[in-house]
Amino acid sequence: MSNLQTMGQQHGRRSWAEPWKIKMVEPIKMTSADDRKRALSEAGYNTFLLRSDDVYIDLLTDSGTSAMSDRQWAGIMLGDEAYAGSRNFYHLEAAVQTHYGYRFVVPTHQGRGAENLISQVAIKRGQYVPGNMYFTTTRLHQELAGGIFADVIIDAAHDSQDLHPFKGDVDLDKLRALIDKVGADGIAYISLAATVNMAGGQPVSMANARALRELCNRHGIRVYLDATRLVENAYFIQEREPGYADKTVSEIVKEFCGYTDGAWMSAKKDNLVNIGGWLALNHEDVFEAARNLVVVYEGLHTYGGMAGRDMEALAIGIEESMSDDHIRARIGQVRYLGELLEQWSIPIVRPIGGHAIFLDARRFYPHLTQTDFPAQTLAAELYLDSGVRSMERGIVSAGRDPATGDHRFPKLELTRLTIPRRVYTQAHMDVVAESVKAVYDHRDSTRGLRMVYEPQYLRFFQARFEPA
Ligand code: PM9
Repeated sequence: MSNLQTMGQQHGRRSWAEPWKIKMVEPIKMTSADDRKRALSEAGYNTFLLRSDDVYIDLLTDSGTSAMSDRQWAGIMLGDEAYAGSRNFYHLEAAVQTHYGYRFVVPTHQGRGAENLISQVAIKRGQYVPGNMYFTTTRLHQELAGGIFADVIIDAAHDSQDLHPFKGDVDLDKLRALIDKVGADGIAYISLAATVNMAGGQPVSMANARALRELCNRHGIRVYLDATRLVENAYFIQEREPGYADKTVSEIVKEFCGYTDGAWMSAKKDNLVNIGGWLALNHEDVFEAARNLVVVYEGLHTYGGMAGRDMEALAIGIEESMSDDHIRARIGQVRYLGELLEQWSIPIVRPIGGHAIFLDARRFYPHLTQTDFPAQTLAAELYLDSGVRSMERGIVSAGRDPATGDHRFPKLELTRLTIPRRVYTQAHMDVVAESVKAVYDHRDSTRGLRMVYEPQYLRFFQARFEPA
């Protein structure tokens, strides 16, 4: 239950608070409207191109931006920087095995390093990779390895207002239809993400993961999991799915992974570190292939691009991330912000997801077409108003179809307010909400953007825009 709901109860106010206190602070800079106008223009109206010194509250991403604990910082001092066989690797390996349940672990510098390995090892050119909605880097690595991504998420996920409790679920009928069409051999593996970032941080139910496993077993198809925000997913299962209220988040994570053959991880999210990733596998042959390839792209198989100290902080972060109190407060803070916006009827993706509030830019700016880049525009307007940095998750992020070269036109045109873990306070959330409200209040006079520079890969990172 969120603080706002708690406050609304008749029998008195009983708020929750974060299960930590602040030991060290990092000053942030306040900027003037003129400063922001200049900075945004220099950044080509792309929030990725702003200097962080020009940002007041940074909700660009929850990736690598979380605050580490005193225990993690103490772990940094225990770094064993041996090139080979660092003891910190064995701590990391044990933490992944204990909490996620997989047999083999390959460390990587971050999530996309692991995505590259699994894509190269498990995809044959021309094979399909069905998944529950695309993610930018995931799909790109699948395509670079010769795969063809096929969206098999339930339709509700593409509707910002559908209140389905598990909008991340795989539509098994869509998947069966694809298997019938291309055969099991035509499918590399299922790319299952939990939660689903581009749908608004929406969870996958345990029932769906179990049913997916059964279907894939019948056809001999493997299931690989994007575990980047699985702990958040587990919290939603505990809260919403019958039979899970009395299980811990850690138990739920382990059961969920048990329905999959392996997972890749951007440890910069759930796992509470500023850098790091891993690939975990159950099949020895796949593991051996990935362990061999990691030395080509990342580093030796006992560091994979991370320093020993980073692996120690990660091993501790994995353990901390599984705490029920931690994850309840983390998702509670996201909800606090979302409920403030809902009170003012500001259009957001519902239900509120795990890591971010996603503003529905189509409904925010109904007078703009998708090629006016409404979500990019909204991110720019928010920055101009208050120095709050957000991220486009719409047509720019979707990129171009590699076969036709045309824009992809996703149904969801969203601006993401992403909350780093253990970083900002409730007062920061109030400031953010009030800024969104101010931008909403002058929405009718807002004009769109046009793209003036477009890089080949993952254009949202580096594209430049000008006011239309
Ligand atoms: N996600 C995010 O802000 C980082 C920048 S945008 C590409 O949401 C999932 C579900 C992610 C993710 C990164 C990655 C890649 C994989 N899966 O950024 O390479 O959300 O560690 O992970 C970002 P890395």
